[in-house]
Amino acid sequence: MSASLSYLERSKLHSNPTAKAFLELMERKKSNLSVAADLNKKAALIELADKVGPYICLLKTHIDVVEDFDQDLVDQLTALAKKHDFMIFEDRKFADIGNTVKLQYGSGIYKIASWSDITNAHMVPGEGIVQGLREVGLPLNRAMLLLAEMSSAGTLAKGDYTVKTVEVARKYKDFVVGFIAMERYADKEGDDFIYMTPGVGLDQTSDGMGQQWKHPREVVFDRGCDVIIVGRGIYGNGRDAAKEARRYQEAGWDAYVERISK
Ligand code: 5BU
Repeated sequence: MSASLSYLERSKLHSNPTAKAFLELMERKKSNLSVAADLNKKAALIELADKVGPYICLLKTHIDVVEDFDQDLVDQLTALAKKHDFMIFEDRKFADIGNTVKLQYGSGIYKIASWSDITNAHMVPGEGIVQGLREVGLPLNRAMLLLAEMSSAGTLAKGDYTVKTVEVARKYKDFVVGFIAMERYADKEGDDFIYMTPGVGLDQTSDGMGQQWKHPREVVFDRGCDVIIVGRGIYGNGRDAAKEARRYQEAGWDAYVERISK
């Protein structure tokens, strides 16, 4: 079902404003590429975001690795998001009880809810985590992904855990708009989840620390996922980030076009 529809058609199926706008953006920009900007200096992160900006639909951050983090970094990233037409996803992987994640999401140094369009959470604590994040995020029109699976070798997020995660997502569809997942699950009547997949690389298959990289076509065409998340494949080993981003954008988009045309 959903896997054969265009991103634009699917945007109409969402009530969450961020999910709607994100799917429209992907279609408008012809990009299903998210860059994982895992850099620990503010200037380097801003430079990378500006370079890859034209090719991406989503900038994925780990804001807590930035040594010289300040509010100006957030201001600059949100300005770049406007300039290049992308959204921001703080890959925070919340994993605590509802009351604690509310504080972690809305306050502290990072105030993630104030600037990150999308964030994510583990289901380990049970559905209270979604209730807590939703209380903060929904009034700000934010959206969330649940970690249904992970890309790393030996992950415990599988089987029944994944099935239960999908059930919780269905219950809170106004806020949980998709998953971090390695494949698309069976769509039920009324489902339209956005599947985002890390562990994507064109040139290498492993980093020797558990990460497993798959080809964009395998992720988008064979496995039916929607967004490819690429980090070191784009900026690692002194690579020309803009050139690589364009290459991944093309590979991801071609696989999507092939999927919806079949
Ligand atoms: P890489 O350099 O392309 O391997 O970066 C992958 C990014 O995706 C990195 O920021 C991870 O924290 C993130 N990630 C992942 O690799 N695997 C997962 O299952 C999840 C996130 Br969830």
